[in-house]
Amino acid sequence: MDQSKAPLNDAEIRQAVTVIRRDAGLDDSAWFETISLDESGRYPGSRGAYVCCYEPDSNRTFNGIVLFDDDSLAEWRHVEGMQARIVPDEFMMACELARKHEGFREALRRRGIDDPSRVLVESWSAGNFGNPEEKQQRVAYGHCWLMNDAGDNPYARPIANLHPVFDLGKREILRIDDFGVVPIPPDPGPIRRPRQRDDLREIAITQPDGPSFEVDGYHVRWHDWELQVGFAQRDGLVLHDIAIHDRGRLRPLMKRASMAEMVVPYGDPRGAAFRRNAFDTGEYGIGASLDSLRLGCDCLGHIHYFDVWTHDWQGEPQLIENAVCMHEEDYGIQWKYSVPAAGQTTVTRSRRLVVSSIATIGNYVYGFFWYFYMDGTIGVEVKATGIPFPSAIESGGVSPYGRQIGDRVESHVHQHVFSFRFDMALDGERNTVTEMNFRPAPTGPDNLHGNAVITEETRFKKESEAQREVDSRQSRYWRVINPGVLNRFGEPVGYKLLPGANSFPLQHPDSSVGRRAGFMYKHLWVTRHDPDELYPAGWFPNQHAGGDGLPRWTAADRAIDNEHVVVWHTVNYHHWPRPEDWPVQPVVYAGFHWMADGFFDENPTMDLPQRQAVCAAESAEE
Ligand SMILES: [Cu+2]
Repeated sequence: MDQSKAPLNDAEIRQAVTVIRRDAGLDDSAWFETISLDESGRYPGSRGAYVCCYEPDSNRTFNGIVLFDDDSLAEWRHVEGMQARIVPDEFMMACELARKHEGFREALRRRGIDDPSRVLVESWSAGNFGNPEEKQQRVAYGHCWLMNDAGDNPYARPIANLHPVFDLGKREILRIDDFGVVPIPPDPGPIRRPRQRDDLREIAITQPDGPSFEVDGYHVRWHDWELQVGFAQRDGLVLHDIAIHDRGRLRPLMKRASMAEMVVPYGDPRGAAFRRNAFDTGEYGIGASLDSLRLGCDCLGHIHYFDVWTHDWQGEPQLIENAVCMHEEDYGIQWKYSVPAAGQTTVTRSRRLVVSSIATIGNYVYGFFWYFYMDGTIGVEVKATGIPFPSAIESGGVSPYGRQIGDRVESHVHQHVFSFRFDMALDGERNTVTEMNFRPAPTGPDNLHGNAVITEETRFKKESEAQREVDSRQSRYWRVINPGVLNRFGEPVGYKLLPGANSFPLQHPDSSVGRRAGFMYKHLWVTRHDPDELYPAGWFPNQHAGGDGLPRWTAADRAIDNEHVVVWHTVNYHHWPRPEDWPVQPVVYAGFHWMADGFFDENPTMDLPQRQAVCAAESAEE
């Protein structure tokens, strides 16, 4: 089996570090933002690593590609004016810097906190608000909490209005922004409760004959599906070469699929809160934040786990065991039909293959779940849980921008905006994207009873035409078709992208976050494939002034009709926090589906075991 897209292993990460330290001409201060599989496509047949480094002494960011067989640096460049992501080691370094800083300790004492080790300081990206001095620095903006003694909720007691401002490159504190003392909220927000109910009886998932999937390295075969599980330091879970067997043919659907960016803009303009616009993927990275999943806790049933190797900022490999979970789930009925007069019932059972990973990023936890169904449907689902960003309530009560969720704690209105990227290959690389809209026809001689519906399919020819919003009033969805492959009715074969619940961004397009996250203003983008166009807010969103990524690339207005195309789907989960989200939020879901739409010649699950005999026998016994 082709394992060329398998995640890097520890030896490869070490080799990449050795080559960079030997050949890249960096000084000793340099550290590694990313060491991840090279997906540039520029070195066919050669496995390599994409590497990004930051050199603090010169405040410069570099990237390039190491090839393993040649043990060589194939590309290396200084990326002018760009800032690397903020890595977990920097988070910890900044927290320690603050705890030791006399001005910060003094600000804590003014709030009655004598022990700085009890304070969590997170160095969030400062964004870009046109401040000229911040342009010359690797600025991060601190947010602070008094951790609870139980250690189970570091975010329970927000320290309002206190923000150490860092230069992460120089490893120093530039200043302490203090907008005034607000009493620390009293509730330690315990998450682990001493008393738990005991009236839930065990649900056990048994698969006496084992699972129906086969795994070879990172290659998976299940039912009619084939795919490769992959990993990128930045995206986290990546799926490659998704294809489906159909009557003797292996039919490709997608070359690569991942959650390529996400941003969480908050709606509070006061103090320093306007800075809170976390690009969790592009500013921090999902890969290094993946949880090690545990059987019986995160996943039930017969599980296959995939481990992945990540690395710290010195390039030292770090193993995340059980980073990706794969299992099968019963999913109710696949289809059913009854003929009561004949006493006949025919039912088939649905099941799905679940490939998932979960990332803990500061206060929030995001699960990324990919579902493969037997009828060709692919479900994409984000499960969001964790702790909604809490802020202490200032005197005078709840602000207009937040809702009270805890004792003297509010959480501000915000949105979680995800961008999913699909490198399409529906029955081959030449694809076209269309939009379906349905609307009432005007009444008249052709529509005497006012019930006629107009169905309209619009074919996108250029990138500028394929920047679209959801519209449930027109039951809008999008289709990817292959004009060169026809189904039995002579139509181009197709798959539809069916949006789920979605929202619209509320930040002004010319705001800082609006410029930096231009992708979020459209729910659909289609681009001509370019392997360097992986991230919709660009490769370096940290402190970026904006305009990069999808808005910049699509300015070229490339032809996308019957071409190798990439489909980008934006999912906006609007969050007005609830008291029930405290102290930890029950999972909420956001997602969408890809469904076969003229791809197969009939229902592809007609060959499933039909349960009429079993059901009839069981009924007879009753
Ligand atoms: Cu939220």
